[in-house]
Amino acid sequence: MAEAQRTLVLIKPDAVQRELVGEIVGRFERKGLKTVGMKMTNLDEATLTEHYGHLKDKPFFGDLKKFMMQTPVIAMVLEGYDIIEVVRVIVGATNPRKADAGTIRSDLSMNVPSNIIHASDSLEASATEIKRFFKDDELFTYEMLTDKFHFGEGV
Ligand code: IDP
Ligand code: MG
Repeated sequence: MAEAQRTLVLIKPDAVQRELVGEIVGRFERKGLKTVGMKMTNLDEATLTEHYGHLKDKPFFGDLKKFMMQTPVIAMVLEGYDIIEVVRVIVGATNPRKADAGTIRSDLSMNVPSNIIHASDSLEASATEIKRFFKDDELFTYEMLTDKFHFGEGV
């Protein structure tokens, strides 16, 4: 059986302001992804400078960090097979106006930086990002009755 993997999701301040947290969490739950960590947290500038380091030379870097500090965010760690790809497919392209219909960004947003959600783009990044936002004792390993559907060999 394949190994389940983990990814880091941030539900951004625009989604918190627009009361879309339940809608987004519900989409991941209905898909069959297991929530193994979840909390509300304020992001600070140092954390964001690190998290968005690949964008530090972009003209919008300062505004992006300000945007991400407007309200607390919801940080989640999700577990499942092919988790990076599965979550990025559900999230959709960075520009919500170009994202595929049915994705979170396409269905719920119109602009950057306010595109609702962050998701790790590789397993390497997810390992770093999970450590950035969660302590070991904030992550959980547990059985669910539905595991047989999502992880089993068939029922
Ligand atoms: P991703 O979130 O799809 O992985 P990245 O290129 O890593 O996309 O960019 C991180 C975040 O920076 C985006 O989700 C978006 O919020 C913001 N962003 C990206 N490009 C722009 C831009 O051209 N203007 C303003 N914000 C942007
Ligand atoms: Mg990215």
